[in-house]
Amino acid sequence: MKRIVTMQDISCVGKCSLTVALPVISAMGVEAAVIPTAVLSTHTMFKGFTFHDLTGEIEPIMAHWKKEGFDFDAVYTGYLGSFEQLNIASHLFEQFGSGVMKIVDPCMADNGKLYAGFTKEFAAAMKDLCAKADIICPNLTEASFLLDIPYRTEYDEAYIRDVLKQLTALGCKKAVLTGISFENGILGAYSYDAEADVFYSYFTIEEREHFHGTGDIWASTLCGALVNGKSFEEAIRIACDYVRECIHLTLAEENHNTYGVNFEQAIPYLIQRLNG
Ligand code: PXL
Repeated sequence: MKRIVTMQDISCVGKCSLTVALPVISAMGVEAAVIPTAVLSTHTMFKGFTFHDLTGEIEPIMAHWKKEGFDFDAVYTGYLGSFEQLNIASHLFEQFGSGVMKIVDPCMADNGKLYAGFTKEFAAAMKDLCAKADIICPNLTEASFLLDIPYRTEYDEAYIRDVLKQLTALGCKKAVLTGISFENGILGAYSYDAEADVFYSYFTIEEREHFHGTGDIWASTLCGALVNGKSFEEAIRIACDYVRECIHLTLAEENHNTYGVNFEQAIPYLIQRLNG
């Protein structure tokens, strides 16, 4: 059985980070090992969230795993909360990432703004982790902070290709930008494989609302699909389609959550796509 290790926080309510990575990766038939970086009562979009940092636990966890001889088929980092955690994520790559896929989702911003608690300096430090990854999957806001370029809501294909080239120039092999739209009502992802010098894009119908946590579901699905042996392009298609299906099911529910999507009831769709 394949095994992914993912390092991110656990937001007890909020359907993001580990509370989506674990079920999504498991549903895809892959063991999910976790490094929880912090425990929060909710994700940071709620007011008054509690926060308990677990940074001090991480190196001992890794040391124990080394002793036990564990290894992984992929190492995937999500939301990280401090410079120290960025350094520890690099250690995770050094200790468990050699010869296996390393995926960085540089969670820190959306809609032109950094999430609560993040700074431009953090974004600059995140670049170093991205340089060590095989694949990074920022949204356009995160890409703008990584590259220290203005965030744009109006852009064309040439601009996106240029951003992707700049992202892979940080040192990663592949970059995929999520939440890209050239046309009203059509949303998708645009990727660049720097080794092969190949661009790829995939678009679906844009659902009428955007939700929190969808980037984490997208990245978890990408990892799960890749570890299942899907090509980069197929993994992108599955991730886009699954997230769209999650939003679609959420919107169909009258009293739906406003903080996260109904990824749970879209799991049969995900499995069908994976086997299809
Ligand atoms: O979905 C990204 C994410 C993960 N974890 C926490 C967050 C967010 C986004 O705001 O607050 C704690």
